[in-house]
Amino acid sequence: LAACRWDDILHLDDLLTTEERQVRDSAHAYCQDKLAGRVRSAFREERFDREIMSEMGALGLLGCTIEGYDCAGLNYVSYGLVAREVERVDSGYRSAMSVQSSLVMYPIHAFGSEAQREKYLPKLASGEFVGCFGLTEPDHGSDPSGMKTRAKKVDGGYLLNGAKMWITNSPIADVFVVWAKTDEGKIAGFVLDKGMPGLSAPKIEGKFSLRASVTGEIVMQDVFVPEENRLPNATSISAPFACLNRARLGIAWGAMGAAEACFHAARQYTLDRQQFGRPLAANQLIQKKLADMQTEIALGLNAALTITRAFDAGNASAEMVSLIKRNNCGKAIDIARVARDMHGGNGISDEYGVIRHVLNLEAVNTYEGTHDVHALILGRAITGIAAFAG
Ligand code: TGC
Ligand code: FAD
Repeated sequence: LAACRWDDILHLDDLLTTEERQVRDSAHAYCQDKLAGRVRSAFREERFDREIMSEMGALGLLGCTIEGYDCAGLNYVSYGLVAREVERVDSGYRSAMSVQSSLVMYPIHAFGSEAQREKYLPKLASGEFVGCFGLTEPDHGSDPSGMKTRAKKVDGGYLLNGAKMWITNSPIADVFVVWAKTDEGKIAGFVLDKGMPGLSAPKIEGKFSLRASVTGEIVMQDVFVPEENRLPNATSISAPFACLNRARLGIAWGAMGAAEACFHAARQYTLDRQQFGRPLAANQLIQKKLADMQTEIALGLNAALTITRAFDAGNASAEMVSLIKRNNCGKAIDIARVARDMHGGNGISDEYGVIRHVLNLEAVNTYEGTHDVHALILGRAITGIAAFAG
């Protein structure tokens, strides 16, 4: 029999290729050397350090699944492994990476013209440009199909009017991928550039989650967008949903990274801390909690790998992605809360990081489709009945 690896009990490592392990290891080294030391003050001060995008760009972490245009051309398993390493440090940093890669670069690559690809992708890949993705509106979150933002056809382009809410990176964005309804009532995608008259992106203050990530609105008042900035191949709501599938996969891996950080912290803390004359880890209740964490993380990561391998092979359904996004976010927040409790009073101090993961995972469990919306997507597949609306 093989020896037990407590931190990789199902030997996920053995299921990865040499290249995937190298990507994982270089992302791990960057995240631990360059991100881990910054996150406490960034979270306290509600600050996103802009240079992180350039650092990630230099390492090839942005848009890493795209072939060409100065991108790394990796598979989605590698993308997931990177997300796991980044989110092991902080979900906010993974958000910045996910949005740039899956929600800005992917749609420009998949639905854009050759000229749009050449104009935007290399600068987004290097981190010279920061991008954001505007789908959610103040009155339309889980039901983006009801969006109010309009793109009215005018001579040479479109006039965009509307507001987007809860948009990661918008206050610092150079490039805005925005979804709007055309005169025909179809959903279309547009690439807006910072500085276009009528476009603004005010910051949302006072978040208690993802404080190391900047979030804002996108306000559009008669913004003229030339025809060449419309994504020519995005012709319905399925285009933004295709972006979400990719981001959701990354989140499923990333949430497990945050869960692993909490599990490892709880293990070390309970080994080190003595109460009643022995380590906390010597108690059966503590060991059961650690065993539950280990089990859910191992199952979550292995299922993420199975689904992402199917995705890379072109065999994954959107429901598979919903299942793993929902499961891994829900399990990660449960693990983070238990790990917080196991740290006792110290668990609420940012010195230990666990409370920061708890707070972050509240948003991660909500964005990209809430836990319950993904249950309804699965429920529709199981029963054939869509329960979203009456
Ligand atoms: P529905 O009738 O289900 O479908 C309409 C059309 O879209 C197609 N479709 C998909 N295509 C690809 N992938 C998917 N996952 C798809 N889901 C649906 C579908 O086949 C159909 O195509 P066609 O050709 O037949 O017309 O659409 P619906 O409007 O009833 O949608 C229902 C629901 C709940 C599934 C959907 O609206 C939904 O997923 N809601 C959740 C919204 C959401 O996830 N928003 C995310 C915003 S971005 C974000 O949160 C970024 S956070 C990033 C970070 O910081 O990390
Ligand atoms: P609502 O849709 O109002 O949902 C509220 C509650 O009702 C939830 O519990 C939900 O599960 C439940 N609910 C909704 N419909 C049903 C139903 N039919 N049946 C039963 N229960 C239901 N969006 C972007 O476009 N781009 C971004 O970059 C982005 N970044 C984000 C960053 C952060 C920090 C946050 C918090 C959000 C971000 N979002 C972004 C928005 C995110 O996708 C939405 O918040 C999410 O989709 C939920 O929408 P909502 O907030 O409007 O909640």
